[in-house]
Amino acid sequence: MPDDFERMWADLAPVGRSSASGGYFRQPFLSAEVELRAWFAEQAAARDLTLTTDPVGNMAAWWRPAGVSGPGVLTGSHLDSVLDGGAYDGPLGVVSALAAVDVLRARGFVPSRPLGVSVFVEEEGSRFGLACLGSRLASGALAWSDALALADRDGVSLESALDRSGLGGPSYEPWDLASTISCFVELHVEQGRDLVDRGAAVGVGSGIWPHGRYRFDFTGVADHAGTTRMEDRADPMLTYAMTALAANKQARLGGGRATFGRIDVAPNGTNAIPSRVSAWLDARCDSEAALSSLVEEVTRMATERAGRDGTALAVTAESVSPAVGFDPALAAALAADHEEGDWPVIPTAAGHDAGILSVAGVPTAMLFVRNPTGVSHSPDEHASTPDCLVGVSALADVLERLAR
Ligand code: HGY
Ligand code: MN
Ligand code: MN
Ligand code: MN
Repeated sequence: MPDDFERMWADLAPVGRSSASGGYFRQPFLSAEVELRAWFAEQAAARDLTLTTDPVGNMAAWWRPAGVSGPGVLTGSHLDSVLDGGAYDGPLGVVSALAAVDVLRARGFVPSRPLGVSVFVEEEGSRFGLACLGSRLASGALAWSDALALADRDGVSLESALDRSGLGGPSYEPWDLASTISCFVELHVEQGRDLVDRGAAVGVGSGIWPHGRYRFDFTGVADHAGTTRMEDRADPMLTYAMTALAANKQARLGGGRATFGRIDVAPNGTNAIPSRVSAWLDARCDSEAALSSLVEEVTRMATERAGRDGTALAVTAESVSPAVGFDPALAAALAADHEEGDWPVIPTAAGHDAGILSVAGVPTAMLFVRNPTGVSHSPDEHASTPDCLVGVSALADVLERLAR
């Protein structure tokens, strides 16, 4: 199996390129990610898994032995990436799920309920701005018309991007979760250092921190960068900069996490005071109360600063995800599932499709594989092959129990 996993990892060529070259290679959804989707379809066919693809491109490859039907055990992750992201966030969960099917078959295991491998699309929201777009649609949390209206930074709508990829359609039926999925398990590279600090190759997810994406629009007065006296300016870049400092300080004070990961400046010229600065805040806290008070405090400070700068501020909560607690029985079963004592049970502040399915009522669990540096959303993201193989074996064990 090790060579299977390593061969598959190498086969996922674009992914391998990123971990070797350290450069950006994986595009967001419906662009170069398309080659990874073709790879997944080949892997499913090579295992006689029945592949289904829904109108937005979510895929599920099912192992249904003769006479086996009804809701099944689904495991998988995503193949899209953040811009200049790493090789493991997403693909590790998909490759490990395929490898776990291989392990179960090598053991002579035959599931008595269907066993599926899934790929949900646009999990990072890197192209159309909404994280977990695919699983939100599949779970019915997002209306098709709202999704189709989303557009990327070039103004290309999801509707036309899907059309160009031979996907899409006039309507979208959410998955019938109750009759399709009995439970969902997502294996994921850890995005942090808990497992390194605890000396464990694998950990079990307890839940996902509440988190959100908030658009801050700072409006000022466009003017000449050189001729306008400092006291005569209404510079939105200044209000934005002070707000970024405030977000960092408030997050540190409250034990939360916050950054402005994206900024658009108009007109974006060196010698002009911008008329507008749009910036997107990513904020995450270990409780919903802490998250709302962090965002409220940053908004209050930004509004006060705008008053001093003569600029205006508008804040829009673009997407807010509630706290997610994974299925405790499933987590306990996962944690206790090996000889060297229990796997650590750890929270994550990263959003996942598992969180969306959990909110939709699907019993859900997550397995994390140690990441030596904890770095993620960067080409430096990494997991060692021995740790990945421990992850595959842990995943195979729990799938065997759940699909028995
Ligand atoms: O951004 C996140 O929380 C996750 O990595 N998609
Ligand atoms: Mn990610
Ligand atoms: Mn991910
Ligand atoms: Mn995910």
